[in-house]
Amino acid sequence: MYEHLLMEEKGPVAVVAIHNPKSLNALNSATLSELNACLGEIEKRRDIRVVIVTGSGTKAFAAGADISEMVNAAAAEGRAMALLAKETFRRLEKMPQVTIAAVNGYALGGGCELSMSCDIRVAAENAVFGQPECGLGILPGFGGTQRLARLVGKGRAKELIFTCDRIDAREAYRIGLANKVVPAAELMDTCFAMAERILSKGSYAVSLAKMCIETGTDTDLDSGLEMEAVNFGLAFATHDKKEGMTAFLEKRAAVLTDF
Ligand code: DAK
Repeated sequence: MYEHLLMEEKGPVAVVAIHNPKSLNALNSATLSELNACLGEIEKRRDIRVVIVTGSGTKAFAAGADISEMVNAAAAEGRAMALLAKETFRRLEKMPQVTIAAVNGYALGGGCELSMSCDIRVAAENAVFGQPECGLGILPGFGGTQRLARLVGKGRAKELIFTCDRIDAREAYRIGLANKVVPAAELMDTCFAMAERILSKGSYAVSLAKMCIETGTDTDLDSGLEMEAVNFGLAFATHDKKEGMTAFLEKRAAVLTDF
Protein backbone atom coordinates (compact mmCIF):
# COMPACT_ATOMS: atom_id res chain seq x y z
CA MET A 1 0.00 0.00 0.00
CA TYR A 2 2.92 2.32 0.68
CA GLU A 3 6.10 2.58 -1.37
CA HIS A 4 8.31 4.17 1.26
CA LEU A 5 6.86 2.74 4.46
CA LEU A 6 6.37 -0.70 5.94
CA MET A 7 3.45 -0.94 8.27
CA GLU A 8 2.59 -3.80 10.52
CA GLU A 9 -0.13 -4.11 13.14
CA LYS A 10 0.18 -6.31 16.19
CA GLY A 11 -3.06 -5.90 18.11
CA PRO A 12 -3.20 -2.36 19.47
CA VAL A 13 0.38 -1.59 18.40
CA ALA A 14 1.29 -0.35 14.91
CA VAL A 15 4.89 -0.43 13.71
CA VAL A 16 5.65 2.09 10.99
CA ALA A 17 9.08 1.73 9.41
CA ILE A 18 10.66 4.20 7.01
CA HIS A 19 11.68 2.10 4.03
CA ASN A 20 14.14 3.66 1.62
CA PRO A 21 16.85 1.00 1.58
CA LYS A 22 18.98 2.65 -1.11
CA SER A 23 19.47 5.85 0.86
CA LEU A 24 19.62 4.69 4.48
CA ASN A 25 15.95 5.59 4.86
CA ALA A 26 16.48 9.22 3.84
CA LEU A 27 13.27 11.24 4.03
CA ASN A 28 12.16 12.49 0.62
CA SER A 29 8.86 14.33 0.05
CA ALA A 30 7.09 11.18 -1.11
CA THR A 31 8.06 9.45 2.15
CA LEU A 32 6.88 12.40 4.22
CA SER A 33 3.56 12.44 2.33
CA GLU A 34 3.05 8.75 2.98
CA LEU A 35 4.00 9.10 6.63
CA ASN A 36 1.58 11.99 7.02
CA ALA A 37 -1.22 9.99 5.39
CA CYS A 38 -0.42 6.87 7.41
CA LEU A 39 -0.40 8.74 10.74
CA GLY A 40 -3.59 10.55 9.70
CA GLU A 41 -5.30 7.18 9.27
CA ILE A 42 -3.92 5.79 12.52
CA GLU A 43 -4.98 8.79 14.59
CA LYS A 44 -8.62 8.18 13.63
CA ARG A 45 -8.50 4.60 14.84
CA ARG A 46 -9.41 3.55 18.34
CA ASP A 47 -8.04 0.02 18.02
CA ILE A 48 -4.44 1.27 17.68
CA ARG A 49 -3.13 2.85 20.87
CA VAL A 50 0.65 2.82 20.47
CA VAL A 51 2.72 3.57 17.36
CA ILE A 52 6.34 2.46 17.10
CA VAL A 53 8.28 4.43 14.48
CA THR A 54 11.48 2.87 13.19
CA GLY A 55 13.68 2.43 10.11
CA SER A 56 13.67 -0.68 7.98
CA GLY A 57 16.88 -2.71 8.03
CA THR A 58 19.53 -2.56 10.73
CA LYS A 59 21.70 0.38 9.74
CA ALA A 60 19.51 3.44 9.86
CA PHE A 61 16.46 4.90 11.52
CA ALA A 62 16.66 7.69 8.92
CA ALA A 63 19.85 9.33 7.62
CA GLY A 64 18.14 12.70 7.26
CA ALA A 65 16.24 14.52 4.59
CA ASP A 66 17.06 13.28 1.09
CA ILE A 67 20.06 15.34 0.01
CA SER A 68 19.73 14.27 -3.63
CA GLU A 69 16.21 15.70 -3.69
CA MET A 70 17.19 18.90 -1.87
CA VAL A 71 20.33 19.75 -3.81
CA ASN A 72 18.51 21.50 -6.65
CA ALA A 73 15.34 22.46 -4.83
CA ALA A 74 14.20 26.07 -5.04
CA ALA A 75 12.93 28.15 -2.13
CA ALA A 76 9.27 27.36 -2.86
CA GLU A 77 9.98 23.63 -2.86
CA GLY A 78 11.91 23.97 0.39
CA ARG A 79 8.97 25.76 1.95
CA ALA A 80 6.50 23.13 0.73
CA MET A 81 8.66 20.40 2.19
CA ALA A 82 8.96 22.31 5.47
CA LEU A 83 5.19 22.66 5.75
CA LEU A 84 4.63 19.00 4.98
CA ALA A 85 7.22 17.94 7.55
CA LYS A 86 5.82 20.33 10.14
CA GLU A 87 2.36 18.84 9.74
CA THR A 88 3.64 15.27 9.80
CA PHE A 89 5.96 15.64 12.79
CA ARG A 90 3.39 17.64 14.76
CA ARG A 91 0.87 14.86 14.17
CA LEU A 92 3.13 12.48 16.12
CA GLU A 93 3.07 14.85 19.08
CA LYS A 94 -0.63 15.60 18.93
CA MET A 95 -2.15 12.23 18.06
CA PRO A 96 -3.88 10.49 20.98
CA GLN A 97 -1.77 7.37 20.49
CA VAL A 98 1.58 7.08 22.28
CA THR A 99 4.46 7.23 19.81
CA ILE A 100 7.76 5.46 20.48
CA ALA A 101 10.81 5.89 18.25
CA ALA A 102 12.82 2.68 17.99
CA VAL A 103 16.13 4.19 16.89
CA ASN A 104 18.08 1.52 15.07
CA GLY A 105 21.24 3.11 13.67
CA TYR A 106 21.69 6.53 12.08
CA ALA A 107 19.22 9.20 13.19
CA LEU A 108 20.75 12.22 11.50
CA GLY A 109 19.22 15.55 10.56
CA GLY A 110 15.58 14.95 9.70
CA GLY A 111 15.93 11.44 11.16
CA CYS A 112 16.96 12.84 14.53
CA GLU A 113 14.12 15.35 14.21
CA LEU A 114 11.64 12.56 13.44
CA SER A 115 12.74 10.68 16.56
CA MET A 116 12.37 13.84 18.63
CA SER A 117 8.76 14.22 17.50
CA CYS A 118 7.93 10.88 19.07
CA ASP A 119 6.88 10.79 22.72
CA ILE A 120 9.68 8.41 23.75
CA ARG A 121 13.02 7.38 22.16
CA VAL A 122 14.46 3.92 22.71
CA ALA A 123 17.93 3.69 21.17
CA ALA A 124 19.76 0.59 20.01
CA GLU A 125 23.43 0.50 21.03
CA ASN A 126 24.35 1.22 17.39
CA ALA A 127 22.21 4.37 17.24
CA VAL A 128 23.94 7.56 16.13
CA PHE A 129 22.25 10.92 16.60
CA GLY A 130 23.23 14.25 15.09
CA GLN A 131 22.15 17.40 13.31
CA PRO A 132 24.60 17.76 10.39
CA GLU A 133 22.64 20.50 8.56
CA CYS A 134 25.01 23.40 9.23
CA GLY A 135 27.71 21.40 7.44
CA LEU A 136 25.44 21.39 4.37
CA GLY A 137 24.88 25.13 4.49
CA ILE A 138 21.38 24.87 5.95
CA LEU A 139 20.01 24.63 9.46
CA PRO A 140 17.74 22.02 11.01
CA GLY A 141 14.37 22.62 9.37
CA PHE A 142 12.12 19.87 10.65
CA GLY A 143 11.92 21.35 14.13
CA GLY A 144 15.44 20.48 15.30
CA THR A 145 16.32 23.90 16.68
CA GLN A 146 13.14 23.85 18.74
CA ARG A 147 12.74 20.25 19.85
CA LEU A 148 16.40 19.50 20.56
CA ALA A 149 16.67 22.61 22.74
CA ARG A 150 13.51 21.62 24.61
CA LEU A 151 14.75 18.06 25.17
CA VAL A 152 18.39 18.61 26.13
CA GLY A 153 18.58 22.33 26.92
CA LYS A 154 19.79 25.28 24.87
CA GLY A 155 23.51 24.86 25.57
CA ARG A 156 23.74 21.24 24.46
CA ALA A 157 21.41 21.83 21.49
CA LYS A 158 23.58 24.72 20.31
CA GLU A 159 26.75 22.67 20.65
CA LEU A 160 25.30 19.74 18.69
CA ILE A 161 23.82 21.94 15.96
CA PHE A 162 26.82 24.28 15.60
CA THR A 163 29.49 21.53 15.60
CA CYS A 164 27.40 18.93 13.70
CA ASP A 165 29.00 16.36 16.03
CA ARG A 166 27.46 12.93 15.94
CA ILE A 167 26.78 11.28 19.28
CA ASP A 168 26.31 7.64 20.13
CA ALA A 169 23.40 6.09 22.00
CA ARG A 170 25.05 6.29 25.44
CA GLU A 171 25.77 10.00 25.05
CA ALA A 172 22.23 10.55 23.76
CA TYR A 173 20.98 8.80 26.89
CA ARG A 174 23.30 10.82 29.13
CA ILE A 175 22.00 14.14 27.84
CA GLY A 176 18.35 13.08 27.87
CA LEU A 177 17.83 12.65 24.14
CA ALA A 178 17.29 8.89 24.43
CA ASN A 179 15.07 7.46 27.17
CA LYS A 180 16.80 4.08 27.12
CA VAL A 181 19.66 2.24 25.40
CA VAL A 182 19.41 -1.47 24.64
CA PRO A 183 21.32 -4.02 22.56
CA ALA A 184 20.20 -3.78 18.92
CA ALA A 185 18.77 -7.31 19.00
CA GLU A 186 16.48 -6.32 21.88
CA LEU A 187 15.25 -3.03 20.46
CA MET A 188 11.82 -4.06 19.18
CA ASP A 189 11.12 -6.37 22.12
CA THR A 190 11.94 -3.51 24.48
CA CYS A 191 9.60 -1.18 22.61
CA PHE A 192 6.81 -3.76 22.62
CA ALA A 193 7.33 -4.41 26.34
CA MET A 194 7.11 -0.68 27.00
CA ALA A 195 4.00 -0.47 24.81
CA GLU A 196 2.45 -3.29 26.80
CA ARG A 197 3.09 -1.50 30.10
CA ILE A 198 1.50 1.65 28.71
CA LEU A 199 -1.42 -0.33 27.28
CA SER A 200 -2.11 -1.84 30.72
CA LYS A 201 -2.94 1.67 31.97
CA GLY A 202 -5.95 3.74 31.00
CA SER A 203 -5.38 4.69 27.35
CA TYR A 204 -7.75 7.64 27.52
CA ALA A 205 -6.04 8.93 30.66
CA VAL A 206 -2.65 8.48 28.97
CA SER A 207 -3.85 10.45 25.93
CA LEU A 208 -5.07 13.28 28.18
CA ALA A 209 -1.74 13.29 30.04
CA LYS A 210 0.12 13.39 26.69
CA MET A 211 -1.94 16.37 25.58
CA CYS A 212 -1.34 18.19 28.88
CA ILE A 213 2.42 17.61 28.68
CA GLU A 214 2.63 18.62 25.00
CA THR A 215 0.54 21.75 25.32
CA GLY A 216 1.43 22.64 28.87
CA THR A 217 5.20 22.67 28.51
CA ASP A 218 4.88 25.27 25.76
CA THR A 219 2.80 27.62 27.84
CA ASP A 220 3.12 29.40 31.18
CA LEU A 221 2.76 27.37 34.38
CA ASP A 222 -0.61 28.82 35.39
CA SER A 223 -2.19 28.03 32.01
CA GLY A 224 -0.64 24.57 32.05
CA LEU A 225 -1.95 23.86 35.55
CA GLU A 226 -5.38 25.16 34.56
CA MET A 227 -5.42 22.82 31.56
CA GLU A 228 -4.34 19.92 33.76
CA ALA A 229 -7.18 20.67 36.21
CA VAL A 230 -9.77 20.73 33.42
CA ASN A 231 -8.55 17.42 32.03
CA PHE A 232 -8.30 15.93 35.52
CA GLY A 233 -11.99 16.78 35.91
CA LEU A 234 -12.73 15.23 32.53
CA ALA A 235 -11.08 11.97 33.58
CA PHE A 236 -13.57 11.78 36.46
CA ALA A 237 -16.35 11.37 33.91
CA THR A 238 -14.89 8.16 32.47
CA HIS A 239 -15.64 4.49 32.97
CA ASP A 240 -11.93 3.92 33.57
CA LYS A 241 -11.81 6.22 36.59
CA LYS A 242 -14.72 4.40 38.25
CA GLU A 243 -13.32 0.99 37.36
CA GLY A 244 -9.69 1.85 38.24
CA MET A 245 -10.57 3.13 41.70
CA THR A 246 -13.20 0.47 42.43
CA ALA A 247 -10.78 -2.27 41.41
CA PHE A 248 -8.17 -0.85 43.78
CA LEU A 249 -10.61 -0.84 46.68
CA GLU A 250 -11.80 -4.36 45.82
CA LYS A 251 -8.17 -5.50 45.61
CA ARG A 252 -8.50 -6.82 42.04
CA ALA A 253 -6.97 -5.93 38.68
CA ALA A 254 -8.73 -3.09 36.87
CA VAL A 255 -10.15 -3.58 33.39
CA LEU A 256 -9.54 -0.22 31.71
CA THR A 257 -11.12 0.20 28.30
CA ASP A 258 -11.61 3.88 27.49
CA PHE A 259 -9.79 5.52 24.57
N1 DAK B 1 20.12 11.71 1.50
C1 DAK B 1 20.28 11.01 0.33
N2 DAK B 1 21.04 9.89 0.24
C2 DAK B 1 21.65 9.45 1.35
C3 DAK B 1 21.55 10.15 2.59
C4 DAK B 1 20.72 11.32 2.63
N3 DAK B 1 20.50 12.01 3.76
N4 DAK B 1 22.29 9.49 3.50
C5 DAK B 1 22.83 8.42 2.87
N5 DAK B 1 22.46 8.40 1.57
C6 DAK B 1 22.84 7.43 0.55
C7 DAK B 1 24.27 7.60 0.14
O1 DAK B 1 24.39 8.63 -0.83
C8 DAK B 1 24.58 6.23 -0.42
O2 DAK B 1 24.01 6.13 -1.71
P1 DAK B 1 24.82 5.37 -2.90
O3 DAK B 1 26.15 6.04 -2.97
O4 DAK B 1 24.90 3.95 -2.42
O5 DAK B 1 23.95 5.55 -4.08
C9 DAK B 1 23.78 5.30 0.49
O6 DAK B 1 22.79 6.12 1.09
C10 DAK B 1 24.63 4.69 1.58
O7 DAK B 1 25.29 5.75 2.26
P2 DAK B 1 26.88 5.76 2.50
O8 DAK B 1 27.59 5.00 1.45
O9 DAK B 1 27.26 7.18 2.72
O10 DAK B 1 26.96 4.93 3.85
P3 DAK B 1 28.06 5.05 4.99
O11 DAK B 1 27.81 3.89 5.90
O12 DAK B 1 29.43 5.22 4.41
O13 DAK B 1 27.71 6.41 5.77
C11 DAK B 1 26.24 8.01 6.82
C12 DAK B 1 26.52 6.52 6.47
C13 DAK B 1 24.86 8.09 7.42
C14 DAK B 1 27.28 8.50 7.83
C15 DAK B 1 26.36 8.85 5.51
O14 DAK B 1 25.52 8.23 4.53
C16 DAK B 1 25.92 10.25 5.68
O15 DAK B 1 26.66 11.09 6.22
N6 DAK B 1 24.69 10.57 5.21
C17 DAK B 1 24.19 11.92 5.19
C18 DAK B 1 23.77 12.31 6.55
C19 DAK B 1 23.26 13.72 6.58
O16 DAK B 1 23.98 14.66 6.33
N7 DAK B 1 22.00 13.81 6.87
C20 DAK B 1 21.39 15.07 7.09
C21 DAK B 1 20.78 15.51 5.86
S1 DAK B 1 20.26 17.18 6.04
C22 DAK B 1 14.07 20.99 5.19
C23 DAK B 1 14.06 20.74 6.50
C24 DAK B 1 14.94 19.87 7.04
C25 DAK B 1 15.87 19.30 6.27
C26 DAK B 1 15.90 19.57 4.95
C27 DAK B 1 15.00 20.42 4.39
N8 DAK B 1 13.13 21.87 4.65
C28 DAK B 1 12.30 22.57 5.58
C29 DAK B 1 12.99 22.02 3.30
C30 DAK B 1 16.78 18.38 6.86
C31 DAK B 1 17.97 18.24 6.38
C32 DAK B 1 18.75 17.08 6.68
O17 DAK B 1 18.32 16.12 7.27
